[in-house]
Amino acid sequence: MTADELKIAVARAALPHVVPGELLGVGTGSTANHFIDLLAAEKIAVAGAIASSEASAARLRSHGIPVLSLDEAIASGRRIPVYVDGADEIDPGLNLIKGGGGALTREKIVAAASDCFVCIADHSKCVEVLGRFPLPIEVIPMALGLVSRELTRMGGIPKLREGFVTDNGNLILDVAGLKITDPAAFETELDHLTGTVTNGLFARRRADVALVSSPDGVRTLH
Ligand code: ABF
Repeated sequence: MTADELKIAVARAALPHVVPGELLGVGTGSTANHFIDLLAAEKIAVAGAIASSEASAARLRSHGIPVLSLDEAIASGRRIPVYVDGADEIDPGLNLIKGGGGALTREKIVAAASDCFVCIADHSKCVEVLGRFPLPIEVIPMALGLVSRELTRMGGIPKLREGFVTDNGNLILDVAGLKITDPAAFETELDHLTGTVTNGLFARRRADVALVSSPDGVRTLH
């Protein structure tokens, strides 16, 4: 199977998790894009989608799927029962590194607002210990030097993602050299770095379910 076929297989496996007639959180990235396309192709009618990026919102709208802002969703009083999104790394405890696509802040917000986070990925994303994939951190532009210095002191090797500005108007540092043995504690430590908006560790709000595709099929991890 090609990498793309593995992504399509896992995106398809997420469809039964969608609750028809309810709101749906929708993530970002190539796997999430396949999920959006399949959602439309299978004509699964949701009350509306809350997207984690402008790109996903545009893709949803192009299929005629209504997109709401998170504020509109919350004002409506409706729950968001499920959020479907990809990841860059998944550990056995379903802690994640996300943000390779640069949408980590909105992804973390939509995940926090949703009852169940269904993570979809192919088996190449599974690791024993997070940190092989450089950890993305969204930074306020003015604080770039300060945050880079602090991350270096913490043992990381931060690199500015050249030519990239987030949907929120900020910058991304991709931090290599980290071996993240206690993801929740490290997420909290990074949250305390002044000048950061969000780090790409999803541990305090990790995935509830991970669907992982391989040539042998799709496994469900809890
Ligand atoms: C989003 O898309 C991200 O958090 C993650 O960075 C990325 C995964 O992309 P892909 O599905 O293209 O591998 O979910």
